[in-house]
Amino acid sequence: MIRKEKRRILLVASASTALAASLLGAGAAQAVKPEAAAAPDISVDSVQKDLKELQSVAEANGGNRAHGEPGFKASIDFIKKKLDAAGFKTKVQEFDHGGTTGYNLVADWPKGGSADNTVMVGSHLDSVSDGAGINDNGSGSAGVLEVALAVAKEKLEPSKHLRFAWWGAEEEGLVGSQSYVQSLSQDEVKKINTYLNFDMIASPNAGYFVYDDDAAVQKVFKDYYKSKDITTATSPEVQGRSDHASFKDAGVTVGGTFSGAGETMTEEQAKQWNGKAGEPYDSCYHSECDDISNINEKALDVNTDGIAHAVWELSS
Ligand code: DPN
Ligand code: ZN
Repeated sequence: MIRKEKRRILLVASASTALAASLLGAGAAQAVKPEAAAAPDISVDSVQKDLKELQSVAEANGGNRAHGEPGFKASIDFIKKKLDAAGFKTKVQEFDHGGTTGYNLVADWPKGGSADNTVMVGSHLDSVSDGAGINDNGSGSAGVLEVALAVAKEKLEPSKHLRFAWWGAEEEGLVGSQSYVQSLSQDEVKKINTYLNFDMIASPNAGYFVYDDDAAVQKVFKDYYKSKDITTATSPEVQGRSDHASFKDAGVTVGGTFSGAGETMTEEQAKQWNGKAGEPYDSCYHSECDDISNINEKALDVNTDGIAHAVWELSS
C-alpha cells in the first residue's frame, strides 16, 4: 500500500517535470532541479526484531538497560555491531557519571557531503532501572538504527553529512548528550545544521506529537503525517525533556517526534488518534511493564517511516 502510494507520487512528479519541459523547452528543462529521492519504506518487522534483542539484553542483565548497569553497555555493543557491518564509522565516547562510566555511540555515514554541514539524528539508549525500557527508549533507538541501516542499504549519497547517535544516561538528566555537545568546539557545533531526536515513538495509547521547535523542520514532519492522514499536535511535555535540549541550548536547530509518556490523552485527541481518553499515552512509562508487549506497532511503523522521510529530506 505504502509502496503503491509512493509510486503514484513519483509518476505525478515525472508527469509534471515532463509538462515543465514541454512548456519551457528542452534547454530550460535541463535546469529543473531533480526532486530528492523518496525515503524507502522501513520494515516494521526489522524494528520489532531489534526491540526483541533489546528485551533479551535486559533479561540477560538483571532486567534493565540502565546507566551503569551491564545491560546498557550490552545495548551499545548490539547497535554498534550492526552499524559496523553496514559500513558506518563508529565511535564509542566515554563519560563519567555518578561514579560509573557512561557511553555514547556515534556513527558517521562515510558517503555524501562534507561534515561542515551535518544532519544529526539521535535517541537515548538507556532505560530506567525499573525495567527494560522498550518503548522508552528502545523504540526511538531501534527506529533510528533501522533508518541508518536503510541509508547504508540504499548507498545514500546525501548532499549533507549524516551522523547518528545513541546516548547514554539520558534518564539521569541528558548526561550523555550534554557530554557530547561539551566535547565539541564552537566551530564543530556550528557544523551541525540540524539535530533530530526520537525518544518514545511507539506508546501503546499513541499520540502523534511533533516537537514545537524550528518551523521548517516541523513542516517536514507535518507534511509527512498529513500524507498518512494523521493529525499531529505539539506537546509542551516535550520541551527540554530529552536530548535535543542539549543541542538546542548550544544554539543548534532541533526537531523530533514523540508518541507521549505518562500524561493523559484528552477526549479530542482520543477521537483524532483512535485512542483512549483519560488514559496515559504510556501507562508503563518508567515501569517494569515497559517491555516488548508495551509497543504500538502502528505507531512504531508510521513513526519510523517518518524518521526516514525527515532524514532523506533534510540531508538531500
Ligand atoms: N525520556 C523521557 C523523559 O525524559 O521523561 C520521556 C520523554 C521524551 C518526555 C520526550 C518528554 C519528551
Ligand atoms: Zn526517554
